[in-house]
Amino acid sequence: MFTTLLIANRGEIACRVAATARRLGIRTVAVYSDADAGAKHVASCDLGVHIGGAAARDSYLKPDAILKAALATGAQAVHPGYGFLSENEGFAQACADAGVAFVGPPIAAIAAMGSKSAAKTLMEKAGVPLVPGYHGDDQDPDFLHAQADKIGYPVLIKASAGGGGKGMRVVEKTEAFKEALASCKREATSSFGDDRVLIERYLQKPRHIEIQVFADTHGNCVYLFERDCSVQRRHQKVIEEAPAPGMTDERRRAMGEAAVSAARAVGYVGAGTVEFIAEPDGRFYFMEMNTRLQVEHPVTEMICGVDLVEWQLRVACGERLPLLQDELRFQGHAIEARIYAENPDKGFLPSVGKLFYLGLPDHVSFANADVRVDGGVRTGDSISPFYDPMIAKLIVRGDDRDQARARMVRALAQTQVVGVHTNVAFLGRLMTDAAFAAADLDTGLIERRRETLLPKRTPASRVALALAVAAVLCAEREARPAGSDPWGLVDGWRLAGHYRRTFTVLDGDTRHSVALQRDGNGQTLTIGEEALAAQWTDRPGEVPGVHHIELTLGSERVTGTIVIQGEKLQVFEGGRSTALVLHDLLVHSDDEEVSEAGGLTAPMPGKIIAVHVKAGDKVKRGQALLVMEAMKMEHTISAPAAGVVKEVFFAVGDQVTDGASLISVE
Ligand code: MV4
Repeated sequence: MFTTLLIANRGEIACRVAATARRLGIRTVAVYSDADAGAKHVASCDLGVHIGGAAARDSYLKPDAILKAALATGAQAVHPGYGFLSENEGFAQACADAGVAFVGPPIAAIAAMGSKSAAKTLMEKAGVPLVPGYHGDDQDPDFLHAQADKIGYPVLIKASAGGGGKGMRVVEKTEAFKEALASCKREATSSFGDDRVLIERYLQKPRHIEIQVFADTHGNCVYLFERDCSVQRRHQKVIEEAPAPGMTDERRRAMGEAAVSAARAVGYVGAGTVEFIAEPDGRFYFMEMNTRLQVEHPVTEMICGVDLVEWQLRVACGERLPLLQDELRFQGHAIEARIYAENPDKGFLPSVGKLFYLGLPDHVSFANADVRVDGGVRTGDSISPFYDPMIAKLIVRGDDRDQARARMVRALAQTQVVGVHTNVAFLGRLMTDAAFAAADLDTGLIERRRETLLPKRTPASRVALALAVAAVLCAEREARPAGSDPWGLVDGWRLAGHYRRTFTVLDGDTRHSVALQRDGNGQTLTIGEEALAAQWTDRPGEVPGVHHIELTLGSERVTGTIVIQGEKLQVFEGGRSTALVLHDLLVHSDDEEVSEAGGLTAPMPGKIIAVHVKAGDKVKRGQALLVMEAMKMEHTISAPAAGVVKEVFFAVGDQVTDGASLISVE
């Protein structure tokens, strides 16, 4: 086995490869860009080498810089992960020239599968089923039109150089063919500089089913069953699972054997994936072959109990496949969900920023367990605009699909991200969507179900509002030095006294008023009209600003995690995540008029309902001074800075006018 491996990638795949290498006793070398000096993948390796600027083309896409790092650190092999240089013939060749093993297929196999139409011709010869169609060299429009008529409508025109859905046109009837062909060729020219197209029968409700294959240098080639990746959004995979729901043993064998034929036809070695599209009746057709380890490989690992990165490393140093076809089995069902930093409410636009808090479900990394998390970022890291915005992959396993689905729902509910928008709630709805639950899968599922998958904002629950207020009080208590004067408490606790404080909490455009009252009978929270007995205990989080709270509100008992970031609050409870803003007059005191004498003014006309201080009192910054009621809401007036109360101008019950000076603090 190699003694040193360079990992030519970043993020979760780099961490995942490092974990296997470490387990096998291999020394690992990370490479990193300017943006990744403190990244998790660098910390996961024994050594890190800086290779260039933040933009991928200045670092992770630079073969020379990476090979220089490999040679300088004595690495005998380079693992390219996925993306970046993983399917780059030039890089594979440069590795070979430098005498470093490229953990991937032979260059000729990458090249053979690189051209989509040439690959189809090769596959046809190898007896791998193709979608009925024409993928030859004759590009005469009349000839192509005649081919389309022969195939029967609807047909799909695809740019030969395309992929990922670009340069495709569905043609419903013969009259529309010429026009669509011209438009497709224009797009193909501008996108790929190559106007060649192929014509296929258009499958209306296809499923994406792919076969994991593995070959060694001794002539062995196996399939590790299938993955169903039909749940996609604009050609971006969202959920992957294994095995494919509804797959029969007979069809599994047929697809597996077709995939092995495809791999053998190009002299494949290492991990590869043969993609098929399948019709509802089970007929399947070759689409393309990915000559790398894929993002979704963990679902195969989960059901087969193998470590595919270990297999890759063994094959790359000339060992035989650890298991042959008749030794391979799978058990149970695995589902992977990709957690992306993106905003589902804004067309899934990537959401960049610092991860103020990242809470992940209880899991083990990379090992065989029911819940696995493959992640490449930690609390405090940033999702940058330079790279893919994937935060982590959750992979779960169950005895059957429903158990796996239930575990995924639970794992998603335990996934807490603050700082960027994510698709976590969207994925949660997808897991319980009726069509997904019934395994009624095809590539159009998300589009078809978008109404229910992307609902309007749901209002904050009572419990979420109560948790928010409880967390704010806990934070204030923590901020207080031990043994400080209980009379100066920001949360206004009065020994044997009567205390009331009102919080204004913004939930989107909705303002909620949550009043806390403490008296001899205990503590109540009044939310809207309803007053409920409230009690809580808090376990401060491992990260500042994070509170784990156990709350009893009336007859409800809940636990939640609340992340406080200035006036922003994120409440995680019962699998829901609610973003709130504490509209604290203290925080907004900058906007309010503060007179030169240090007086505090009424933000609007109203009535004084509580006065917490008297002339001569020492007050701390943020301490509640008095409370007024205005526009059916209560507003706490707090000290903008530490000082001494000079004069209180009003008493409880007094009416005040807008802008009136209420109190002066020096
Ligand atoms: C198709 C098809 C229907 N009929 N070909 C999209 C990307 C490209 N690699 C192949 N694609 C498709 N080819 C025929 N003859 C539907 C798709 C397709 C698709 C395929 C796999 C996964 C997701 C998809 C989403 C939309 C369309």
